[in-house]
Amino acid sequence: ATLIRREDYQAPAFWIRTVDLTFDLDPAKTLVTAKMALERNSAVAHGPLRLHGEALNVLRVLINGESVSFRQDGNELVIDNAPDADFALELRNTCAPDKNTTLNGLYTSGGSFFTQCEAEGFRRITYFLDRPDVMAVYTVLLRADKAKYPVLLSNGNLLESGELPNGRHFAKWHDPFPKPSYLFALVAGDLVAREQRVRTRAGKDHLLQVYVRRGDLEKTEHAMNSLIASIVWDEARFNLPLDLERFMIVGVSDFNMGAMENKGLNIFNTSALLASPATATDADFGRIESIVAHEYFHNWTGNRVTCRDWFQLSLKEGLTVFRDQEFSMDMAGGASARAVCRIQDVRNLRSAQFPEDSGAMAHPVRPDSYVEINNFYTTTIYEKGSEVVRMYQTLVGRAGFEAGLKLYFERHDGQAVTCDDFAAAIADANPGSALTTRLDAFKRWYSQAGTPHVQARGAYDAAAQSYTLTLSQHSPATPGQPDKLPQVIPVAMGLLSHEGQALTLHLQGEAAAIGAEHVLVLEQPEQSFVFINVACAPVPSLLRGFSAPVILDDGLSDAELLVLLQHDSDAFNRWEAGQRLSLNRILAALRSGAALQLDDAYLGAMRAVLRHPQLDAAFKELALTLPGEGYIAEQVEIVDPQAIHAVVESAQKQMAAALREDWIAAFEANQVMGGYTPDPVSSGKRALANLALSMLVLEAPRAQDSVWPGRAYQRFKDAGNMTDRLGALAALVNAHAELADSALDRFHELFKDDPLVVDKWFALQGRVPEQDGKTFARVKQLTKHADFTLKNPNRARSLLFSLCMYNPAAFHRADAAGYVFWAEQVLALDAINPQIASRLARVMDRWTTLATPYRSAALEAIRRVAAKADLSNDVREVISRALA
Ligand code: B3K
Ligand code: ZN
Repeated sequence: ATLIRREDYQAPAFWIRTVDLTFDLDPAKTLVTAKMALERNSAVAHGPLRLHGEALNVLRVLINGESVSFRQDGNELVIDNAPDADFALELRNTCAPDKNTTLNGLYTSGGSFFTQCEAEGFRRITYFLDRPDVMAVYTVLLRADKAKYPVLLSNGNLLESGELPNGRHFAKWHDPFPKPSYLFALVAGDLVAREQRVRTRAGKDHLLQVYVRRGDLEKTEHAMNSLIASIVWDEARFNLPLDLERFMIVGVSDFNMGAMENKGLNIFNTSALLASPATATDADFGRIESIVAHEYFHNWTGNRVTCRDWFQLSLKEGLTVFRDQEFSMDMAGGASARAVCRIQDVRNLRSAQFPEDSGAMAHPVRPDSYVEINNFYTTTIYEKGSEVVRMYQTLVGRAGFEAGLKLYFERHDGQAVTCDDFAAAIADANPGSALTTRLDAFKRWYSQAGTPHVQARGAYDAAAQSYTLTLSQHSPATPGQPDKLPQVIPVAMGLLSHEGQALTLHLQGEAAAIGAEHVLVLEQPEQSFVFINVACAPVPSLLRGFSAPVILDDGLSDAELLVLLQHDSDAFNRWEAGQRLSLNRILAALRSGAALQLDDAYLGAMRAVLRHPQLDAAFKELALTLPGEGYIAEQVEIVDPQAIHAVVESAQKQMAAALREDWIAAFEANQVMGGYTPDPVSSGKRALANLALSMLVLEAPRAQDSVWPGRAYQRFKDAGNMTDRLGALAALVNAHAELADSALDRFHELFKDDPLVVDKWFALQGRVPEQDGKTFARVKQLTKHADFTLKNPNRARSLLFSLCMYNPAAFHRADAAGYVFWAEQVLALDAINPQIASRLARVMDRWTTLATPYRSAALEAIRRVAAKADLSNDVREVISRALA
């Protein structure tokens, strides 16, 4: 395994301008013929032609029609005497789709053919310069048995199709846009499509298609609607039109991630595509909308302008996540629904990216090195990358950001570029802006790993009527980066009176007041900002809307947090104040070791939120949900997962007991009548009703109540949609109610033929709060269930990731059995699918923070995996970093 370094980047020695591919598709042995037009890159000295190839059998290599001698060098095919003039290269090889369990390259799933080429899967199809800066125009001829594979798809436009002898048929596709090999795709199978024609603003007609297996067609309506909404939004917000006559989406059940943005032929995990009210939850509907949008938006940010090398991955991923987050907010509607989106995104960032940024795999948004690029499709590249793009927008304003993006496309359409090119375009379009004047320092967001800590302290001078806010920052050391420079941190803020009134801001030295909200830019290790004409001691509301991905210590008292919770005009900070009130109590209990006793002030504040006549149900649900156990673990030096779990469970029980009447009222008040729609208002109500129900079932034993468990069971049976049904089932199962097992059996019986719902059934059981080791025992048992398999990533994730990633108290056991189980599953998965194995391996990223006895037991399990001789590069890299 070699370490690839960013600083070693070299332009390719050859360009490939056109590719003609012919596929004779056969599951056991597919024949691939590739005819390519090559030319030497005049900027690079003479040398051999080296093509990437993996798990291929080469049959023929011709240059300008003549056989040419070649050799194999590891995974490269080398032609030592390639011509200096432009030449035609013809290759023939075979590959074995049926045997390809990695789901990378060409593989079969459910009897159909699919491809996944990002990042380096194309080299498992044919020999190629499989790197994103080599962009070619593709023509693809597919030949296959017509009865088994009636649908033959590839990128671009269909040129012709027809019959062949022996029951075979063909289809020829042409994609006019030059593209890197990672955007190539083909699909062949027995599929059906939902179709819709649309006309874009330019007056062009386009055909939209969503292909799925027979029987799934009625579950594609939401995806199609999401696609149409995405097309409309990208034209309206960024002036970016659909550029192909045909845009296709295809669903597949065996897939390593959510979806893939292949040019004009997006391939989707069915879990990110199929939805019906009976089988998908509100969260599923939301996820599908955002993934359909994300892949569609890649057509400009990723495909039209792509990455020069994989170190620039966040150039397309961070930007495209930012775009899909903006889209989801715009789709949600009003200010409150937008804030709910933002809260969910931030909660996700903090629970997944913050731990990554302080663990063994911490890496900058633009990494400096990797062994296996597939290990770097991380939440840092995606979600932190998106926060970095958001900070550009915060610093130059919305219009300035749109102008910057316009310049980016004017300069770079059709090119493979770097994060520096993106930064330059946004800055150049906004001369004199808060970004442009400090661009070099801002770009440290790309080079420095780790989450910066910001401390804020305010001092009010009553005599001078001034308020001095002192902000300081420091970024912790991360692997390979002991010392950090200060970051450019936009701090959106406002000041409130203790009565909750927004105060007008007037910075010392400025001629006039600047309204009630302002973005301070922290760029020094420490800076003070003086506000004048401040009539009373203010409560600062800082980092509004989470204006930078940092950990903020604002030192606010409970009383001040309560003011923000009740009155802040920024809904994000209202939520944040509530979370801080909860976190402070949980952390105090953990530090003292004393039992948690929730006080009346806290419970009263939570009750007030729950009863609030104006607040949306969705917001209430978020505000009343306690911080997750993983997020809490990030706040303490030494992590005892059992202690954290005990405190959270106790807090939940106290909230369930103290607010029982309010939960009943909330449940009754948030019933959604009429047909199901996944809109923000109804889904917010369902979320709050489900939380209330779970609290009522949890409280039932203590209250000697049999009514609510019974009602939950009844609701589970009668539910008109999956959100209500799964919510009721979860309430019973998570509270260990007597009716839980019979409800679980019934659920399986009802949905045993729908794999995506069976995934939910496994996932729910993997996440049951641990009680006397029963959850762990159940998970082990479920690995032997007839429906369980490691071969399908969704199924493996549903059970194993639920336990190992999302159920710390069941996983981290004093007897180390959880770690032994983890090691076994990582090794078993690695033999089938290294990408999924490596993701599971990463649950040990933070093992060094664990308390005794977990720490030493975890180390032993990691060493057991490391001792395996033939680990994949994927798992080897993760494990080596954990041990470094
Ligand atoms: N670009 C793909 C992810 C590819 C992952 C390769 N291991 C999906 C996306 O981000 O849209
Ligand atoms: Zn993406």
